[in-house]
Amino acid sequence: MPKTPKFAELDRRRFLKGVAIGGAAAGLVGAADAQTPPGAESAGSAPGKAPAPSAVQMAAETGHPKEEAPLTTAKTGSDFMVDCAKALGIDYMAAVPGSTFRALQESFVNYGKNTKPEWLTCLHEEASVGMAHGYAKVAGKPMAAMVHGTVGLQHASMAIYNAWCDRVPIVIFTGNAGPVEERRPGVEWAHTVQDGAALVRDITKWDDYPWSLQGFAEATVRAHVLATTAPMAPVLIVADGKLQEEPLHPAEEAKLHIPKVAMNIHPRGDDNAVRDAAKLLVAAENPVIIADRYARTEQGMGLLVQLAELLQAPVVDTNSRMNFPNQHPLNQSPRRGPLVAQADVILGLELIDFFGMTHSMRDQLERTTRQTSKPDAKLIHISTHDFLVHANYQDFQRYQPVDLPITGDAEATMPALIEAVRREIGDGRKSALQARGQKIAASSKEFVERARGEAVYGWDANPISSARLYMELWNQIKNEDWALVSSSSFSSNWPFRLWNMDKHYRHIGGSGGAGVGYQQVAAVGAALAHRDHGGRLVVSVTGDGEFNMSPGVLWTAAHHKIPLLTIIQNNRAYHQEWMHVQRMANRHNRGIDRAWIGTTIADPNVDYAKIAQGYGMLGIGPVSDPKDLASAIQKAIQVVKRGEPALIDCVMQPR
Ligand SMILES: Cc1ncc(C[n+]2csc(CCOP(=O)(O)OP(=O)(O)O)c2C)c(N)n1
Ligand SMILES: [Mg+2]
Repeated sequence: MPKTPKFAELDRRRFLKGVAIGGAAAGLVGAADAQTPPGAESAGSAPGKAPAPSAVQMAAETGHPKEEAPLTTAKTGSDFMVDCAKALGIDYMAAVPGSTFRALQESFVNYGKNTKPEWLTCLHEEASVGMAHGYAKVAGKPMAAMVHGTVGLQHASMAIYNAWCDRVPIVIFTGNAGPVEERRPGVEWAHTVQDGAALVRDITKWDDYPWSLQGFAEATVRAHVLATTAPMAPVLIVADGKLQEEPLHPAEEAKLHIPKVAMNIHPRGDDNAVRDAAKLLVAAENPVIIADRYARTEQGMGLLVQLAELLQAPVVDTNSRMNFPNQHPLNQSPRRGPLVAQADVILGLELIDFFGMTHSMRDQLERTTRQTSKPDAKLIHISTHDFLVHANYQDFQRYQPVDLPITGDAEATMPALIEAVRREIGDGRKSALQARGQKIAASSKEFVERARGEAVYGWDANPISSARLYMELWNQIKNEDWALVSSSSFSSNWPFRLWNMDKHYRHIGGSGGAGVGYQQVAAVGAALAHRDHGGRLVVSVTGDGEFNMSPGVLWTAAHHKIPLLTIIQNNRAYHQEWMHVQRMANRHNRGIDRAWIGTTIADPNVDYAKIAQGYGMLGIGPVSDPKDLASAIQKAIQVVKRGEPALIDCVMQPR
């Protein structure tokens, strides 16, 4: 490629030298779509009124950067890369800036006009990727994250692991410096790698380091298609620094083309196997359906309702996704144990851990495993699980032989299974199925009653019980179009027991990899998708330990006006781990009174309301008297309805 710029017709990259800051500096951006940086408003809007800059300021403002052999061509490699990203139809790019992609960032905001994708400023790469994780589960399509070479990717890696385990698509870009003789001495070397993706290769579906712009175009489209084909997962593209920064000669550009994004149809289970499954299910006396990472869409949820109603079979929802309405009479999730124990046929839908569903383990000194299902129960599994098993990380769980393994996406296979079941059910079987359904429905009535009864315990306790929090919250959101985007109470499961979870978007499931630092960042990403889907009232209940991993995401929510009510479930502890240490102390017969050491987050207590205020949003609390909760929630909701985030620090009992 030509080194000397021959095509210097556009000077949008030229830095004016020697001009004063203030009004003139505000004009530096030059392009028609320029946005004034928020912090620079006063200088820009009131030229002449700003105090005169010091000599040091002048040097910093006018002497930097020192170069530059001005301009290149009308277009650069990074501009073409932006064209490639735009072809994916992605709405957002979340990033912490980093020089390994400095040209790309400049191209996105200037050449790409900061739309589709729009740049989201993040304060940690774990937040960039975690936001993309939560976003994809609501939007039903990926967003992109751009992470700095080496160190940014290291920061992002846990969030990538969560998304990998959760089978959620994210298109991740990272940068890398070019050949040795062109690397800037020092940091650029420290942030350069031979194989940029090696760090996360085991936890991404695909990666590429294209050597040409044509290669970049094809890699980007392929990455997007692979990421969004079930089983979905994150993908990574390394954007070479030299490719980004070099000029793109029009004659060379004419040879490039961006392939059409041809989306795959999700793999479906084999028809014969589906017919066999239908026979087993219709003939079964005590079938049970277990839905895990099953429903990708509202339609998926509706299809499962159809299947369950046809079979009049109980459904157990693990809540990894919103799979089945929680108050549907056939939702028997609280009875998972007895249902599995008596089942003659178990249909698993995208089970992460079939072995764990049919066995239990005692966490004692000697760990023992016991089969909880009948030895002759027939197991059917519709899943893409085996399409995506890598070697190192053990998230694939223990091997479970299955009688009828149907390899295919469960949601995509569901219409065929419904049809096959419909054909299989003769008139004679219908009444037996109806009778079974009535018995199941009768037992489901108890669930809500029992949950309400249990929620009353500790109702007036100070600090607040989790049941009280969830009931107070429910009272104020139940008449809205609401969504719960994270819930730290998975173990007590209150929202699924007390609320009416009737739509797919009501809940987004968990992190996948149980990497702490997911809840709040995924919540902000999910809230962004909800904002774009017509402004639902979005709520996140986040553990204090979870929150502290990435509190800066609050600033991103405030800056980008992402409405979200965050409630910190502040038990002033890594409580789950506290219980682990207690368990060990008991086992070692030493008493549990010192188990708080290293597991509590107190002395000093963290002031989460102040943190929220510091990040530029409403922060309320600490609230520890349950009588104060309703008014706090009401006040926060008013702010959220205005389109802003708000936070309540809710001091809670251990869950
Ligand atoms: C990155 C990471 N570090 C540590 C852990 C271990 N861990 C599991 S749960 C947990 C506590 C989380 O605290 P919090 O969000 O306050 O929830 P609580 O247990 O108090 O309800 C920790 C530290 C983890 N899963 N991931
Ligand atoms: Mg906690």
